[in-house]
Amino acid sequence: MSFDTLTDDIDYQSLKFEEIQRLEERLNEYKVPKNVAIIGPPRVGKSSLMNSIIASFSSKCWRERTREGFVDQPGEQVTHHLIKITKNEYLGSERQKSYPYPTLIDMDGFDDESSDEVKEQLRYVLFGVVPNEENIKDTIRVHTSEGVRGLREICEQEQEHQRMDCLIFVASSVDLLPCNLMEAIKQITLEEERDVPVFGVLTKKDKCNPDETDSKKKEFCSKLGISETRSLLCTNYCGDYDNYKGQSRVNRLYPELDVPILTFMTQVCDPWIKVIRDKALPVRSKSKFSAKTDSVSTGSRWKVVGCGLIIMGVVIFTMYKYVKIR
Ligand SMILES: Nc1nc2c(ncn2[C@@H]2O[C@H](COP(=O)(O)OP(=O)(O)OP(=O)(O)O)[C@@H](O)[C@H]2O)c(=O)[nH]1
Ligand SMILES: [Mg+2]
Repeated sequence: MSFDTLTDDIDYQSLKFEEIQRLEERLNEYKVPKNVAIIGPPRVGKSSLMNSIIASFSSKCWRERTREGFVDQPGEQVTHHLIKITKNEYLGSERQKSYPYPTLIDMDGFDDESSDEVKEQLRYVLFGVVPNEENIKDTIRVHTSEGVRGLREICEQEQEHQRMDCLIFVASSVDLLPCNLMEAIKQITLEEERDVPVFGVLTKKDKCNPDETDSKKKEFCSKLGISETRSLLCTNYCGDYDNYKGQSRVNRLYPELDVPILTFMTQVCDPWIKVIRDKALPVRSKSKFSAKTDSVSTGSRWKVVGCGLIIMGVVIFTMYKYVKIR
């Protein structure tokens, strides 16, 4: 383990206080909280990052707001649903709640593919079509089989309020980079109608060889198509860090982990970094997504034509019978 960047001489508690002030100055520049999606492959530390971000905002203690953990079976994931947590749920103090702290959205991991299926799943997430506590693939299934109306039944909010304002892409600094998924992210966020800002986080810094951190970060940023100012290499609150400290993270904070996360979140919350073409509709000529929307409207059109023909048939039949009787 390498925790050599952390020294006891630095007063991280005061630094954390200054970083929170800087963050709140940024948040003061706008009113509506940003929707921040945390996206990445399975098991890289997405949920741990979300819990660490919330801990970094807190003056009390770390808490497990979204389930993180270890599953002993390959390919098995802990998070299976989209989990949306608003500032009113995770902030403790009324003073902090008066600022538009972001809404954080955790979800299941994406396969490392740049396939049409993965791109479709990303579109559903970014356009805010997946409702809170629903599974991405199940949402697509409902949309495919029951159309827009089926989706509305499981969506409790207007889609406009659920759209993602930015995306934090998470990968592990000790595993191979998920290059195919990163390519899909690049395509969906840059080449689609709605241009969503991307940030990148490499987790598990504690396990990464210190000689490789710079090159790893550079490679990560270039593959994701972002500048290094939009990236972070960090250690999350996790069991390994507890072991290093010889104590449990429950009921305490580690300001030395909070400070870099807060600096990064101040960048994420910059009002100048925003979606371009935000009003774009979730319609793509070649996607299944639009095909479903289209097929629903085409289906409705056929229903109207069918009803019209039946009514005409009934009228002609009645008139014919009436003429025959007379
Ligand atoms: N050493 C170390 N372990 C970490 C770090 N971040 C997460 N972990 C561990 O990695 C494992 C997976 O973390 P999760 O946060 O559940 O990962 P996830 O991406 O949400 O996983 P799924 O929801 O299953 O896709 C857990 O055992 C964490 O304790 C880190 O920065 N350092
Ligand atoms: Mg998870």
